[in-house]
Amino acid sequence: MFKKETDKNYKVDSKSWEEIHVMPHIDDIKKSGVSLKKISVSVVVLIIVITAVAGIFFLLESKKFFRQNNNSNTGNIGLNTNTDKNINVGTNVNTDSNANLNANANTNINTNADLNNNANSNKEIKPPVLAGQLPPGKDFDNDGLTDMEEEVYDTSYSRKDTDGDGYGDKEEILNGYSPTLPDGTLNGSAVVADYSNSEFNYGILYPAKFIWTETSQKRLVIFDTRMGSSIAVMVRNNSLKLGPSEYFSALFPDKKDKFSLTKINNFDVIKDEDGLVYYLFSSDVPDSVYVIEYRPGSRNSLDYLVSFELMAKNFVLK
Ligand SMILES: [Ca+2]
Ligand SMILES: [Ca+2]
Repeated sequence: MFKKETDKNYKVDSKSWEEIHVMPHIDDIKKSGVSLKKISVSVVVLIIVITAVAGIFFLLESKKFFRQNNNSNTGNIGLNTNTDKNINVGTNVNTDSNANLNANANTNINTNADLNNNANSNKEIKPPVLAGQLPPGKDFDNDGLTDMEEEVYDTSYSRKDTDGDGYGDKEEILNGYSPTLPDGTLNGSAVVADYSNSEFNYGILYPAKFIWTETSQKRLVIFDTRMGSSIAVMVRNNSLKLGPSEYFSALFPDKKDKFSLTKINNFDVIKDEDGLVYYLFSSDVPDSVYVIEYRPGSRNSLDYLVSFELMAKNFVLK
């Protein structure tokens, strides 16, 4: 019994002993190690989290810092923009230089205008050259026909007697003979033509190379040499039927002594001072005066005096 009890006790005791003196089992030890590991990992994780949070905080703070820096840089950029405005001010300075250039240009223009005025004033001071004071045109062979008139009559500019008949070119033309055909007449040649005025009943011989134009109801006819000069034929009224001298003096009171009286065919003729205008009077038509005028035009020389005389000598009433 006792043993049993002892056994019981023993058992009881052994249990108690086991409970009291129980030694940690290897699994428990392992379990304890795992717990330590868990704690260590937790601590590490915590540290990492804290570090991460601190890092994020630091980054956020840093961003704030950088943002603040950016803002301040933006402000600086704004200030740089103001610097650009200063550059614009520099542009205004360039505008000032342009204004100076314009001022110079205006000065040059004014200088040119002054030069023009001087040229004009010189022209005004210099007396105008009268048509009759112009020199005769160039006459290479010195036969009285200028080189330009030699072209009109198809004659030689280097031979006085183109057709070799013993008569000079000018002499033949003014006497009605052909200067290029020994036995020909001027009227029969192609170098002259007849103009007839049906309104005022006259006719005139003229160089065929001239071109005529009628104006003022045929009262004025211009024979253009096509070389800058012309010969005009006009009919003037003489309702008072004045004689040549009276008419001319009445028309030009300041020239009443500056003309010559001559005769061409059946006409009484007044030749004016410079010899470039003929006034033809006919007793058959006493109320009209026929005026033949040589106009040098743009030429600075008298190149068609023989043609002018030819036409005056071959003016006829019809
Ligand atoms: Ca000549
Ligand atoms: Ca001849």
